[in-house]
Amino acid sequence: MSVTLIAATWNELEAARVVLPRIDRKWVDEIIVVDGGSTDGTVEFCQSQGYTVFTQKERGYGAAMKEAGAMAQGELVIEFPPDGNSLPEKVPDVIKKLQEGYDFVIASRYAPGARSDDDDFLTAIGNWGFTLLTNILFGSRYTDVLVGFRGYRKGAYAKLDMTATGLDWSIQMPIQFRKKRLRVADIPAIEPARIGGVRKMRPFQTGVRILKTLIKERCTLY
Ligand SMILES: Nc1nc2c(ncn2[C@@H]2O[C@H](COP(=O)(O)OP(=O)(O)OP(=O)(O)O)[C@@H](O)[C@H]2O)c(=O)[nH]1
Ligand SMILES: [Mg+2]
Repeated sequence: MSVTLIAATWNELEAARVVLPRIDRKWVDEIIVVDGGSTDGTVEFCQSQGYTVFTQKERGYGAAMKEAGAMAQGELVIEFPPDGNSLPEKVPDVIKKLQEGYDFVIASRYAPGARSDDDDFLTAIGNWGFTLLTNILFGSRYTDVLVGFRGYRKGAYAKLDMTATGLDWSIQMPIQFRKKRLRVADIPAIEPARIGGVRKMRPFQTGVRILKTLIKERCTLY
């Protein structure tokens, strides 16, 4: 099956230089970099590597993913944050799991055998709490609903109602896959510490936004 990898960047030069060249071009058919307005040379670097690079039209992480997803040619799409928090070497494992027949595969930081070297107290509690809340409210069995590294079948994705434009994209997707009763799985994937740059996620604002999306999803019918 053909594979598109989407990497969202916003001033991630230091990490992108280390991480993106480790994605073997034999694993994927297409690499799309969707940029949020970098001023540090990220775009120029990615262009020099031969990736398809474009600047998103609307603001926000979810908007970036939606715009890039619409361009993707692959039957399988991998969302891969190139900020150092995801191991490129795990990309083939996500692809393999999708090829087994799953519609949605999460590279989980909290599945048995994995861990996060990036979490602080607040993010650890937030990731755990939102995952638990999702499982209670939607009857799912996820181990990590917020990690950015995941993959899906494009045909299954077309059935979802994805409306989130910010980092709440991350939680809306597993909820939507569950609501549509599609086949989901996770694989363990260690999260290394971020490489350089600045974290875009702001725990309070992002947390409130995620909570609103969670409530909205619970209040709307299946
Ligand atoms: N194009 C684009 N990329 C974004 C946007 N917001 C974040 N990113 C990228 O998405 C990736 C993940 O962002 P982070 O700020 O590390 O957020 P996170 O990984 O959810 O948070 P941590 O768990 O703290 O690492 C990084 O590569 C960012 O550069 C955005 O609005 N547009
Ligand atoms: Mg990150």
